[in-house]
Amino acid sequence: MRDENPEFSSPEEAYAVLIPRAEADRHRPRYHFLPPAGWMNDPNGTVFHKGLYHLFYQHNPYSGVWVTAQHWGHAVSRELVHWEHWPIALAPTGEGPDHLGVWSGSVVMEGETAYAFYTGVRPEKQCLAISTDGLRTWEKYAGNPIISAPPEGSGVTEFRDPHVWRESDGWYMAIGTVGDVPRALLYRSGNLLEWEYLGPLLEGGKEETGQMWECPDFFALGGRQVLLVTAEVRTTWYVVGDWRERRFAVERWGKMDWGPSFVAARTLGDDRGRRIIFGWAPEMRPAEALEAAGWGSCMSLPRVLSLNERGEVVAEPVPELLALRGEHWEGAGEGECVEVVAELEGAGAVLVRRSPSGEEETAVRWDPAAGMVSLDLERSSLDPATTKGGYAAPVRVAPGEALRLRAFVDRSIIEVFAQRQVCLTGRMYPTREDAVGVRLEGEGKVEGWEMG
Ligand code: DQQ
Repeated sequence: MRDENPEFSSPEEAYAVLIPRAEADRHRPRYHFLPPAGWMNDPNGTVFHKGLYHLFYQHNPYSGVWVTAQHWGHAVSRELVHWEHWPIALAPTGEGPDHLGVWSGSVVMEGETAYAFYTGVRPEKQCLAISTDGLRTWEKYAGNPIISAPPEGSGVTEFRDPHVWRESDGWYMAIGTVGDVPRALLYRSGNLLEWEYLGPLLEGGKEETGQMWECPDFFALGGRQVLLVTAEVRTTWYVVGDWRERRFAVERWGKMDWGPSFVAARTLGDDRGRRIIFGWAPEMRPAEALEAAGWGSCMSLPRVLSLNERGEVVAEPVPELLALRGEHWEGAGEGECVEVVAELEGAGAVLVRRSPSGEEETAVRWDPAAGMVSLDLERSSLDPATTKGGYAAPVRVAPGEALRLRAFVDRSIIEVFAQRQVCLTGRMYPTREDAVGVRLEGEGKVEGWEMG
């Protein structure tokens, strides 16, 4: 039985009412991934299999807000740009360990069989579902939960979001926790069913990141190993290190994104050897607005990860997105769904979603003296109910060199990529129909494309 469920008896019934409402909402992005309607949050179970990118995600099909009773929505793509919705993969059911909610997790393939690991709530326990028909339909494992409680005496009070990967000597699982200090726990299995606790994969300090790490992901990149965790307040951190003999020796920490809207990120490895990351882009408008709109949140654009010469993790939009470029302009342009490329030769800004007299505008600013790029949402909307603020990231630019920016604007979301060093993702909700201008402030050049 679902614990919070308004007037609909099935997702189909809910979609029939919510889809027209969602599609009529002027803030709904057009080229970012979204469920048909309803709420979404974390990407789950991202996996590439037989030419298809699979994206599962936390989903409430019954309204535009988060509820405990999360489902796993599911979509597939051949090229990371156009997505096809598949049936909801997992829903809270019966009296089982996940009857109050199917929370975040991951998918691995063992031959043609897919294993989805997720957290059943509440209390939290780790569960498994299996698909033998190409990830289409899922059966929950009769032996659930596969891990029923956090290790005794470990200082952990909550544990969730299992991430599973394969190594030469078996399967490993990392689980996020809340406790006296934040941790990712490490488990091992020979058969994907029975799991042995090995100890913490990594422990943090509560002064640095708070007491909670959610949504771990763990993968090899450029000869190093990377751990991702999402900590308070809504920050996805990367940790680069050396992974040997079940020990993770940390070399460097950094932020995957410096804006307020790139959370619970999860990756996949594809057939071209790329490591691709997706993040949840939370909303910055109140629950009532989401209920009325019939949808809430979207996914970031897929980004390719690499390590730069300093050992930092760098994310860039996947090149497949170039296929969305339509009409091109230079100098100044307009549109609510645009890609903008700019070079700033000194202090200045790229202004987007700007009304002709600047009553509303979203600014990407460059302050060379401080060496900071910032996403300024303070004037992004005249609606006092939306959350705004400014978010800054450090960027290195050699003396005399211009700052290079690339920004993707899609109605209420902006994703900024600066100097192939940092990303800033945010949300904005201009109220004025004419808040569509794009222009440069200061010295430099700007061009853009309407996005199809
Ligand atoms: N969201 C999920 C949890 C996860 C959190 C629930 C992170 O599994 O820890 O919707 O955004």
